[in-house]
Amino acid sequence: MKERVKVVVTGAAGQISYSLIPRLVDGHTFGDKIVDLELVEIPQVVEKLEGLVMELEDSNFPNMGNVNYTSDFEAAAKDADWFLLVGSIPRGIVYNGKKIEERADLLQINGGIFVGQGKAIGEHGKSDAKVLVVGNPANTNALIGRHAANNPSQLWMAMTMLDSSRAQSVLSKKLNAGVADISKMIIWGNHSPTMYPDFENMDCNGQSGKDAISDMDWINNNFLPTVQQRGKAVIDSRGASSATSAAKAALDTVVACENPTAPGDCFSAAVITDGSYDLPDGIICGMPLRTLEDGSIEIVKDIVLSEFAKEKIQISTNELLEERAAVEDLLK
Ligand code: NAX
Repeated sequence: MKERVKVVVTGAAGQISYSLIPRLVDGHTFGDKIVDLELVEIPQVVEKLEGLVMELEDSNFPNMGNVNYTSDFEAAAKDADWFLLVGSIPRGIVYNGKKIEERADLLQINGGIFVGQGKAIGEHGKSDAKVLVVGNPANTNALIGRHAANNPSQLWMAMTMLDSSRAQSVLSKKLNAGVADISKMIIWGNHSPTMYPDFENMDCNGQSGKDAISDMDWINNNFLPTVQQRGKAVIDSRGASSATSAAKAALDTVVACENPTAPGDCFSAAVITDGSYDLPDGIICGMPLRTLEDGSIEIVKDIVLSEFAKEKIQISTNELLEERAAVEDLLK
Protein backbone atom coordinates (compact mmCIF):
# COMPACT_ATOMS: atom_id res chain seq x y z
CA MET A 1 0.00 0.00 0.00
CA LYS A 2 1.26 3.47 -0.83
CA GLU A 3 2.20 5.87 1.98
CA ARG A 4 -0.17 8.79 2.57
CA VAL A 5 0.50 12.38 3.56
CA LYS A 6 -2.14 14.80 4.79
CA VAL A 7 -1.67 18.43 3.80
CA VAL A 8 -3.69 21.40 5.08
CA VAL A 9 -3.66 24.56 2.95
CA THR A 10 -5.18 27.83 4.19
CA GLY A 11 -6.07 30.69 1.88
CA ALA A 12 -7.05 27.93 -0.53
CA ALA A 13 -9.19 30.21 -2.71
CA GLY A 14 -6.41 32.79 -3.08
CA GLN A 15 -4.11 33.34 -6.02
CA ILE A 16 -1.02 31.55 -4.64
CA SER A 17 -3.09 28.50 -3.77
CA TYR A 18 -4.50 28.25 -7.29
CA SER A 19 -0.95 27.55 -8.52
CA LEU A 20 0.09 25.62 -5.45
CA ILE A 21 -2.63 23.09 -4.75
CA PRO A 22 -2.64 21.14 -8.05
CA ARG A 23 1.10 20.70 -7.79
CA LEU A 24 0.84 19.14 -4.34
CA VAL A 25 -0.86 16.15 -5.94
CA ASP A 26 1.03 15.95 -9.23
CA GLY A 27 3.45 13.25 -8.06
CA HIS A 28 6.47 15.52 -7.96
CA THR A 29 6.29 17.27 -4.58
CA PHE A 30 5.51 14.20 -2.47
CA GLY A 31 6.79 11.59 -4.92
CA ASP A 32 4.78 8.40 -4.86
CA LYS A 33 2.76 9.21 -1.72
CA ILE A 34 -1.00 9.61 -1.87
CA VAL A 35 -1.80 13.18 -0.87
CA ASP A 36 -4.94 13.92 1.16
CA LEU A 37 -5.89 17.59 1.01
CA GLU A 38 -7.73 19.78 3.50
CA LEU A 39 -8.45 23.13 1.88
CA VAL A 40 -9.32 25.89 4.33
CA GLU A 41 -10.92 29.28 3.72
CA ILE A 42 -12.83 31.87 5.69
CA PRO A 43 -16.61 31.24 5.83
CA GLN A 44 -17.39 34.08 3.35
CA VAL A 45 -15.29 32.40 0.64
CA VAL A 46 -15.27 28.71 1.45
CA GLU A 47 -18.00 27.70 -1.02
CA LYS A 48 -15.79 28.86 -3.90
CA LEU A 49 -13.58 25.89 -3.16
CA GLU A 50 -16.17 23.55 -4.58
CA GLY A 51 -15.11 24.78 -8.02
CA LEU A 52 -11.44 24.17 -7.26
CA VAL A 53 -12.22 20.66 -6.07
CA MET A 54 -14.11 20.03 -9.33
CA GLU A 55 -11.05 21.14 -11.28
CA LEU A 56 -8.77 18.92 -9.21
CA GLU A 57 -11.03 15.95 -9.87
CA ASP A 58 -11.17 16.77 -13.57
CA SER A 59 -7.38 16.85 -13.74
CA ASN A 60 -7.05 13.11 -12.98
CA PHE A 61 -4.04 13.34 -10.70
CA PRO A 62 -3.16 9.72 -9.90
CA ASN A 63 -1.69 10.59 -6.48
CA MET A 64 -4.63 12.66 -5.25
CA GLY A 65 -6.29 11.13 -2.21
CA ASN A 66 -9.22 12.52 -0.24
CA VAL A 67 -9.99 16.18 -0.83
CA ASN A 68 -12.06 18.17 1.60
CA TYR A 69 -12.81 21.88 1.92
CA THR A 70 -13.88 23.63 5.08
CA SER A 71 -13.77 26.79 7.15
CA ASP A 72 -13.21 24.72 10.30
CA PHE A 73 -9.45 24.83 10.73
CA GLU A 74 -9.48 22.76 13.90
CA ALA A 75 -11.21 19.84 12.18
CA ALA A 76 -8.91 20.14 9.16
CA ALA A 77 -5.82 20.02 11.38
CA LYS A 78 -6.53 16.53 12.73
CA ASP A 79 -3.49 14.26 12.20
CA ALA A 80 -2.10 16.45 9.42
CA ASP A 81 1.55 16.06 8.40
CA TRP A 82 1.97 19.39 6.63
CA PHE A 83 0.40 22.82 7.08
CA LEU A 84 0.86 25.40 4.34
CA LEU A 85 -0.46 28.56 5.95
CA VAL A 86 -1.01 30.85 2.99
CA GLY A 87 -4.19 32.58 4.19
CA SER A 88 -3.93 36.06 5.60
CA ILE A 89 -5.53 39.47 5.37
CA PRO A 90 -3.71 41.72 2.89
CA ARG A 91 -2.88 45.38 3.47
CA GLY A 92 -5.45 47.80 2.01
CA ILE A 93 -8.64 45.82 2.65
CA VAL A 94 -11.45 46.93 4.91
CA TYR A 95 -11.58 44.70 7.98
CA ASN A 96 -14.24 45.18 10.67
CA GLY A 97 -15.05 48.59 9.18
CA LYS A 98 -11.45 49.85 9.17
CA LYS A 99 -9.09 50.14 6.18
CA ILE A 100 -5.93 48.25 7.08
CA GLU A 101 -2.97 50.42 6.07
CA GLU A 102 -0.60 50.33 9.03
CA ARG A 103 1.92 47.53 9.49
CA ALA A 104 1.02 47.43 13.19
CA ASP A 105 -2.66 46.73 12.34
CA LEU A 106 -1.62 44.09 9.84
CA LEU A 107 0.60 42.44 12.45
CA GLN A 108 -2.21 42.39 14.99
CA ILE A 109 -4.95 41.09 12.68
CA ASN A 110 -2.90 38.38 11.04
CA GLY A 111 -1.21 37.57 14.31
CA GLY A 112 -4.66 36.97 15.77
CA ILE A 113 -5.42 34.42 13.04
CA PHE A 114 -2.22 32.56 13.86
CA VAL A 115 -3.04 32.23 17.56
CA GLY A 116 -6.09 30.08 16.77
CA GLN A 117 -4.43 28.15 13.96
CA GLY A 118 -1.29 27.57 16.04
CA LYS A 119 -3.30 26.22 18.95
CA ALA A 120 -5.17 23.81 16.67
CA ILE A 121 -1.93 22.61 15.04
CA GLY A 122 -0.32 22.02 18.44
CA GLU A 123 -3.33 20.04 19.68
CA HIS A 124 -4.45 18.17 16.56
CA GLY A 125 -1.56 18.08 14.07
CA LYS A 126 0.89 15.15 14.01
CA SER A 127 3.66 15.42 16.57
CA ASP A 128 6.21 15.71 13.75
CA ALA A 129 4.08 18.04 11.63
CA LYS A 130 5.84 20.63 9.52
CA VAL A 131 4.33 24.09 9.17
CA LEU A 132 5.25 26.55 6.44
CA VAL A 133 3.91 30.07 6.93
CA VAL A 134 3.57 31.99 3.67
CA GLY A 135 1.00 34.62 4.69
CA ASN A 136 2.61 37.91 5.63
CA PRO A 137 4.13 39.11 7.90
CA ALA A 138 5.37 35.53 7.62
CA ASN A 139 8.13 35.45 10.25
CA THR A 140 6.08 37.06 12.98
CA ASN A 141 2.98 35.06 12.09
CA ALA A 142 5.09 31.91 12.46
CA LEU A 143 6.42 33.12 15.80
CA ILE A 144 2.87 33.64 17.07
CA GLY A 145 1.65 30.31 15.68
CA ARG A 146 4.57 28.39 17.11
CA HIS A 147 4.06 29.97 20.51
CA ALA A 148 0.35 29.13 20.50
CA ALA A 149 1.04 25.57 19.32
CA ASN A 150 3.38 24.96 22.26
CA ASN A 151 4.49 21.68 20.68
CA PRO A 152 8.27 21.80 20.15
CA SER A 153 8.43 18.54 18.20
CA GLN A 154 6.59 20.26 15.35
CA LEU A 155 8.65 22.39 12.98
CA TRP A 156 7.51 25.95 12.25
CA MET A 157 9.03 27.73 9.27
CA ALA A 158 8.36 31.03 7.53
CA MET A 159 8.97 31.00 3.81
CA THR A 160 12.12 32.67 2.47
CA MET A 161 12.56 30.27 -0.47
CA LEU A 162 11.10 32.79 -2.90
CA ASP A 163 13.73 35.31 -1.84
CA SER A 164 16.42 32.69 -2.28
CA SER A 165 15.11 31.74 -5.75
CA ARG A 166 15.08 35.40 -6.76
CA ALA A 167 18.67 35.82 -5.54
CA GLN A 168 19.74 32.67 -7.41
CA SER A 169 18.15 33.96 -10.61
CA VAL A 170 19.90 37.36 -10.42
CA LEU A 171 23.28 35.80 -9.56
CA SER A 172 23.07 33.21 -12.32
CA LYS A 173 22.64 35.99 -14.88
CA LYS A 174 25.56 37.95 -13.44
CA LEU A 175 27.82 34.87 -13.52
CA ASN A 176 26.59 33.56 -16.90
CA ALA A 177 25.58 30.32 -15.20
CA GLY A 178 22.35 28.31 -14.99
CA VAL A 179 20.14 28.62 -11.92
CA ALA A 180 20.93 24.99 -11.11
CA ASP A 181 24.64 25.86 -10.94
CA ILE A 182 23.95 28.07 -7.89
CA SER A 183 23.61 26.38 -4.51
CA LYS A 184 23.85 27.34 -0.81
CA MET A 185 21.73 30.44 -1.40
CA ILE A 186 20.99 31.60 2.12
CA ILE A 187 18.48 34.30 3.06
CA TRP A 188 19.11 35.73 6.52
CA GLY A 189 16.57 37.63 8.61
CA ASN A 190 13.03 38.69 7.85
CA HIS A 191 10.94 38.00 4.74
CA SER A 192 10.77 41.72 4.05
CA PRO A 193 12.90 44.27 2.21
CA THR A 194 15.46 44.08 5.05
CA MET A 195 16.33 40.44 4.27
CA TYR A 196 19.97 39.69 3.51
CA PRO A 197 20.68 37.38 0.55
CA ASP A 198 24.12 35.97 1.34
CA PHE A 199 26.00 36.23 -1.97
CA GLU A 200 29.38 35.53 -0.30
CA ASN A 201 28.53 32.01 0.89
CA MET A 202 26.64 31.06 -2.24
CA ASP A 203 28.35 28.45 -4.40
CA CYS A 204 28.50 28.61 -8.20
CA ASN A 205 30.03 25.49 -9.73
CA GLY A 206 32.45 25.07 -6.83
CA GLN A 207 33.41 28.74 -6.52
CA SER A 208 32.11 30.82 -3.60
CA GLY A 209 30.28 34.06 -4.27
CA LYS A 210 32.98 35.85 -2.30
CA ASP A 211 35.59 34.70 -4.82
CA ALA A 212 33.35 34.98 -7.88
CA ILE A 213 32.07 38.53 -7.31
CA SER A 214 34.33 41.44 -6.39
CA ASP A 215 32.08 44.19 -7.74
CA MET A 216 30.68 45.60 -4.48
CA ASP A 217 29.13 48.47 -6.36
CA TRP A 218 26.95 45.94 -8.21
CA ILE A 219 26.13 44.14 -4.95
CA ASN A 220 25.07 47.32 -3.14
CA ASN A 221 23.32 49.12 -5.97
CA ASN A 222 21.94 46.31 -8.04
CA PHE A 223 21.88 42.86 -6.46
CA LEU A 224 20.65 43.70 -2.95
CA PRO A 225 17.94 46.21 -3.97
CA THR A 226 16.74 43.98 -6.83
CA VAL A 227 16.25 40.96 -4.57
CA GLN A 228 14.95 42.93 -1.59
CA GLN A 229 12.43 44.91 -3.67
CA ARG A 230 11.42 42.17 -6.10
CA GLY A 231 8.04 41.61 -4.48
CA LYS A 232 7.16 45.28 -4.94
CA ALA A 233 8.42 45.27 -8.55
CA VAL A 234 6.09 42.35 -9.36
CA ILE A 235 3.14 44.14 -7.73
CA ASP A 236 3.93 47.37 -9.62
CA SER A 237 3.97 45.52 -12.92
CA ARG A 238 1.25 42.91 -12.45
CA GLY A 239 -1.10 44.80 -10.18
CA ALA A 240 -1.06 41.74 -7.90
CA SER A 241 1.57 40.10 -5.74
CA SER A 242 3.77 37.19 -6.78
CA ALA A 243 1.66 34.07 -7.07
CA THR A 244 3.09 31.40 -9.32
CA SER A 245 6.65 32.01 -8.11
CA ALA A 246 5.46 32.01 -4.49
CA ALA A 247 3.66 28.70 -5.09
CA LYS A 248 6.79 27.21 -6.66
CA ALA A 249 8.85 28.40 -3.68
CA ALA A 250 6.43 26.76 -1.23
CA LEU A 251 6.68 23.50 -3.20
CA ASP A 252 10.48 23.80 -3.29
CA THR A 253 10.48 24.19 0.51
CA VAL A 254 8.37 21.05 0.92
CA VAL A 255 10.66 19.11 -1.44
CA ALA A 256 13.74 20.38 0.45
CA CYS A 257 12.23 19.14 3.74
CA GLU A 258 11.07 15.79 2.34
CA ASN A 259 14.45 14.81 0.85
CA PRO A 260 17.97 14.70 2.32
CA THR A 261 20.02 17.77 1.44
CA ALA A 262 23.04 17.15 -0.81
CA PRO A 263 26.35 17.20 1.11
CA GLY A 264 27.65 20.76 1.51
CA ASP A 265 24.39 22.32 0.34
CA CYS A 266 21.60 23.92 2.38
CA PHE A 267 18.22 25.54 1.80
CA SER A 268 16.55 28.67 3.11
CA ALA A 269 13.68 29.05 5.51
CA ALA A 270 13.14 31.04 8.67
CA VAL A 271 13.01 29.05 11.92
CA ILE A 272 13.23 29.81 15.62
CA THR A 273 16.67 31.04 16.63
CA ASP A 274 18.77 28.77 18.85
CA GLY A 275 21.77 30.95 19.70
CA SER A 276 23.62 30.15 16.46
CA TYR A 277 25.36 33.03 14.70
CA ASP A 278 24.71 35.31 17.72
CA LEU A 279 21.18 35.96 16.47
CA PRO A 280 18.74 37.25 19.09
CA ASP A 281 16.78 34.55 20.93
CA GLY A 282 13.09 34.02 20.29
CA ILE A 283 12.64 35.24 16.73
CA ILE A 284 11.83 33.35 13.54
CA CYS A 285 14.83 34.23 11.42
CA GLY A 286 15.98 33.21 7.94
CA MET A 287 18.85 30.75 8.24
CA PRO A 288 20.56 27.92 6.32
CA LEU A 289 18.89 24.55 6.92
CA ARG A 290 19.61 20.97 5.97
CA THR A 291 17.46 17.83 5.94
CA LEU A 292 19.18 14.72 7.29
CA GLU A 293 18.75 11.12 6.12
CA ASP A 294 16.32 10.42 9.00
CA GLY A 295 14.08 13.28 7.85
CA SER A 296 15.00 15.67 10.65
CA ILE A 297 15.86 19.25 9.80
CA GLU A 298 18.67 21.20 11.41
CA ILE A 299 20.29 24.60 11.21
CA VAL A 300 23.62 24.54 9.36
CA LYS A 301 26.10 25.98 11.83
CA ASP A 302 29.38 26.36 9.97
CA ILE A 303 28.68 29.32 7.70
CA VAL A 304 31.26 32.09 8.03
CA LEU A 305 29.76 35.58 8.07
CA SER A 306 31.75 38.67 7.04
CA GLU A 307 31.41 41.98 8.88
CA PHE A 308 29.42 43.24 5.88
CA ALA A 309 26.97 40.34 6.25
CA LYS A 310 26.69 40.74 10.03
CA GLU A 311 25.78 44.42 9.67
CA LYS A 312 23.08 43.67 7.12
CA ILE A 313 21.66 40.78 9.16
CA GLN A 314 21.44 42.96 12.22
CA ILE A 315 19.22 45.44 10.38
CA SER A 316 16.81 42.62 9.62
CA THR A 317 16.89 41.04 13.08
CA ASN A 318 16.23 44.48 14.60
CA GLU A 319 13.12 44.67 12.45
CA LEU A 320 12.05 41.22 13.68
CA LEU A 321 12.51 42.36 17.28
CA GLU A 322 10.33 45.40 16.56
CA GLU A 323 7.64 43.20 14.99
CA ARG A 324 7.75 40.92 18.02
CA ALA A 325 7.33 43.89 20.35
CA ALA A 326 4.25 44.98 18.35
CA VAL A 327 2.53 41.63 19.00
CA GLU A 328 3.76 41.07 22.54
CA ASP A 329 0.18 40.60 23.75
CA LEU A 330 -0.20 37.60 21.42
CA LEU A 331 2.88 35.88 22.82
CA LYS A 332 1.76 35.58 26.43
P1 NAX B 1 -4.98 36.25 -1.78
O1 NAX B 1 -5.56 37.50 -1.16
O2 NAX B 1 -5.21 35.97 -3.22
O3 NAX B 1 -5.48 35.00 -0.94
C1 NAX B 1 -5.45 34.95 0.44
C2 NAX B 1 -6.60 34.07 0.87
O4 NAX B 1 -6.49 33.84 2.26
C3 NAX B 1 -7.97 34.70 0.64
O5 NAX B 1 -8.75 33.84 -0.19
C4 NAX B 1 -8.56 34.83 2.04
O6 NAX B 1 -9.95 34.61 2.07
C5 NAX B 1 -7.79 33.72 2.77
N1 NAX B 1 -7.79 33.86 4.22
C6 NAX B 1 -7.71 34.98 4.96
N2 NAX B 1 -7.77 34.69 6.27
C7 NAX B 1 -7.85 33.35 6.36
C8 NAX B 1 -7.97 32.45 7.45
N3 NAX B 1 -8.01 32.89 8.72
N4 NAX B 1 -8.04 31.13 7.18
C9 NAX B 1 -8.04 30.67 5.92
N5 NAX B 1 -7.96 31.48 4.85
C10 NAX B 1 -7.86 32.81 5.07
O7 NAX B 1 -3.42 36.31 -1.43
P2 NAX B 1 -2.21 35.52 -2.10
O8 NAX B 1 -1.71 36.31 -3.23
O9 NAX B 1 -2.59 34.11 -2.32
O10 NAX B 1 -1.12 35.67 -0.95
C11 NAX B 1 -1.28 35.05 0.31
C12 NAX B 1 -0.26 35.56 1.30
O11 NAX B 1 1.06 35.26 0.87
C13 NAX B 1 -0.27 37.08 1.50
O12 NAX B 1 -0.15 37.36 2.88
C14 NAX B 1 0.98 37.52 0.79
O13 NAX B 1 1.48 38.75 1.30
C15 NAX B 1 1.89 36.37 1.08
N6 NAX B 1 3.10 36.23 0.28
C16 NAX B 1 4.19 35.70 0.86
C17 NAX B 1 5.34 35.45 0.17
C18 NAX B 1 6.54 34.85 0.85
O14 NAX B 1 7.56 34.70 0.18
N7 NAX B 1 6.50 34.49 2.14
C19 NAX B 1 5.46 35.81 -1.26
C20 NAX B 1 4.16 35.98 -1.93
C21 NAX B 1 3.09 36.64 -1.12
O15 NAX B 1 3.30 38.03 -1.14
